[in-house]
Amino acid sequence: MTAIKIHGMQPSTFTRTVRMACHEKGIDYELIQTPPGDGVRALNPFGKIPAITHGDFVLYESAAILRYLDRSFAGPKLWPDEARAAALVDQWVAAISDSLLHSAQFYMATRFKLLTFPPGMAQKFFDRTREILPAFERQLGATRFLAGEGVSAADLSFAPIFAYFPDVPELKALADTMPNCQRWAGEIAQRSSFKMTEPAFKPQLAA
Ligand SMILES: N[C@@H](CCC(=O)N[C@@H](CS)C(=O)NCC(=O)O)C(=O)O
Repeated sequence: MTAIKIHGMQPSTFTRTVRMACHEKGIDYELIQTPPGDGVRALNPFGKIPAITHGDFVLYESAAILRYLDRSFAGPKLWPDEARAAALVDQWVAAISDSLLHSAQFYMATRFKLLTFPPGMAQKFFDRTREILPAFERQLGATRFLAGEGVSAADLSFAPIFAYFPDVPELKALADTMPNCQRWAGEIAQRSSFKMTEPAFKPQLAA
């Protein structure tokens, strides 16, 4: 019997993060194709994907889901036990869902016409991406993975977002100036969790 049901969409970065976590930990799951909005609101009052069900337990917010999976299932740890090492994973997960969301992800969303913002905001999101990406580049110059020498929830949060950079020419040009991010992305791309969750369909650039 499938242990976990993930309600989300293949192209959704947050959905992919949760799917990657299941693959990394060897957790059997079923992806129930569910778009954001009213169709998921019974599971997540905020109407966002992903949400998971595990028996009668319902959970949303990707970081909370990863924590739950890590505590509930055997397999490689997505958070180390040691307090400071675990805190660094939390720090990067939070930075991704705050700083990267409010820059690169919103920029992509405007380029893919998934979200609309007031005029001028797209440029602000791009400028902000240019400001914050060097922090990722510096970190990945210092450590093999984002929060240390082992793959963690931080990498699983960043990878699906960075994977869209090549699809947007100006983000690709920016990413191409970041050799440490490229080295890391190349390494993540070899993992079966990444290969097995490659979206079968993706949003297309707006004309
Ligand atoms: N903080 C949430 C973010 C989830 C999220 O924003 N998902 C997107 C799809 S990738 C979504 O549902 N967007 C619809 C909306 O913002 O209303 C998480 O980490 O799960």
